[in-house]
Amino acid sequence: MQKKWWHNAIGYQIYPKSFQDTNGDGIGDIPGIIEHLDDLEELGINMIWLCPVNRSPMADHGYDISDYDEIDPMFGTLDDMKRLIKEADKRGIRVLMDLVVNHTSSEHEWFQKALEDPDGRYGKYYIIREGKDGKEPNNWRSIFGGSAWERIGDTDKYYLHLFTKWQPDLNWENREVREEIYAMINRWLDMGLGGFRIDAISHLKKDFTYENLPADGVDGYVNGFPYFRNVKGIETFLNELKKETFLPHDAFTLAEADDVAPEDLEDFIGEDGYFSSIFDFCHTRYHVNDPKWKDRPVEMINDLRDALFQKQEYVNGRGFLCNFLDNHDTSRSAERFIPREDIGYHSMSALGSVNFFFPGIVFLYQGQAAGMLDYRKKSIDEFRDPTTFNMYRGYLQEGMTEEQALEKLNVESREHARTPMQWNAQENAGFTDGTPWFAVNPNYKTVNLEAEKGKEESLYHWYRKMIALRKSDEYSELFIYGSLTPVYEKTDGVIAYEREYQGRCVLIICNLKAALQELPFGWKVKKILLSNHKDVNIKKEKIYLRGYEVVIVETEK
Ligand code: TEU
Ligand code: CA
Repeated sequence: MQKKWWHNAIGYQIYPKSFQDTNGDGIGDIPGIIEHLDDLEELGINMIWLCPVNRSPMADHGYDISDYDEIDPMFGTLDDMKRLIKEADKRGIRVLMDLVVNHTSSEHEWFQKALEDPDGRYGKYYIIREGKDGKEPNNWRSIFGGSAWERIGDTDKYYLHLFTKWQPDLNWENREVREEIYAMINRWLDMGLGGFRIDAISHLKKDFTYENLPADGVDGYVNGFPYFRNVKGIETFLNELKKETFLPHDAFTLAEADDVAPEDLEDFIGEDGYFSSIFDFCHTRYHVNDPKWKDRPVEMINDLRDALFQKQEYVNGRGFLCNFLDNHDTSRSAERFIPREDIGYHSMSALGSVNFFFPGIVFLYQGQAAGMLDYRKKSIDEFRDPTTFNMYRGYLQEGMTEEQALEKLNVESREHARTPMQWNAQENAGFTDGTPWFAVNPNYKTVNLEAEKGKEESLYHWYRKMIALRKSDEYSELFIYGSLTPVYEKTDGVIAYEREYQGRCVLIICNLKAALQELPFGWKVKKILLSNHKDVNIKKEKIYLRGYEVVIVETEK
């Protein structure tokens, strides 16, 4: 495999709105990110991805861009962005922006012109169709709930929006649209950006057989994924996109591309793939508080293990998946995988290790290494995201009471990850001097980065040590290019694997069970690399793993 500059990427995702406010308006900003570059360097990361900072009316917190070439004043200026790239570079950190090109904001100039003249040049930039019998062109449900179509004024025309109605989908079939997008991407890459995380890219291609399908919900709509996710023909767009932009810049690209078929993975992330890496979500669908898993947390871990290993087997060394647990669209991973009563340093460090040493690259999310958790809301009014409100309406429509609907959101809302970053125990967790746009989790007095740094044994230090090990001269090639072999696959609650490269072998064992486990141990330990306890218990061909213990050792080959 040809070596690339980004193969050792240890990434960190920033949700700019909630990272660090510097001017007291209660909203995080780019100068706030610059302020914390030293912290990020200290943690050991070498890549940051910023959720969208372009000009936006913020209907979807920036995933609705109204001007691709500008920075939203809420976040700062173009000069701030340039300064961030420069300052990050000095610390060996590459900056990725979020590339949102499946749709624009409804306030984008192109869409405004399309509304004025749906049959004109800009009408063809979007997906506009005639209604059918006074209704939408078909009954696709938007990914965020409700119809995927919105009527244009009092005409009989509708535009497609796979996400909110403030995010009209671009018409990628139109060459002019593609060229505008490529030129814009190249302008950013010319500025020295490391690359992009690419939003909702699997939805670019739509299957235009707009048949009504049998409804699958009380709302009368249908989940249309087969018609607008990874649809055949998308490869033409993705290849062209790469050739016109990323390839000539040697840019790093991390695509949000869920559920790519095993046989297509090589086309996506192989040596000549469309992208450098992808986010796959096979492991984010678990939640220990779902009725399905509530009384079976260990079986959930077994299931998770199988899903993770199966995905790796599909890739089988032919490309680089992105290994992550948290992002801005999920509740915090500790809440999803660890029963409440067990959440703490040991369980969180064990969870953080399950895929950290997998082949591929690694991405952490802000607050993950500080042990941040979900902040349960007492009322629907405390949420801030249109998707949450759509879900709430949907649950009520399905017959849930308001309490039940709220409880469900408290389990699954993606907004949990978006509470302000907890830096320290000062007011508003050190996030802002003003009023935060979204309430800080009151647990900040004890759960915050400063406190984590101050403890000898802490999640922060665990992540720092894991990163240092992954990056070390001695082991980095093994973790990047080594083979992966699952071990203890039939042991309840254990996720364990070997990595092997050029005659060296590292074994990672994570016990995700609260109870002690006694397991046969046939290896000869050469060196203990990391453990989340003070000692490791290996005696007479047996290993004794305490609840939520992690052991990382080099073994004799
Ligand atoms: O999320 C995209 C998204 O929700 C879908 O791609 C979905 O995950 C997928 O189809 C399931 O297979 C991204 C952003 O991360 C999110 O914050 C935005 O709201 C959304 O795009 C719209 O831009
Ligand atoms: Ca601010």
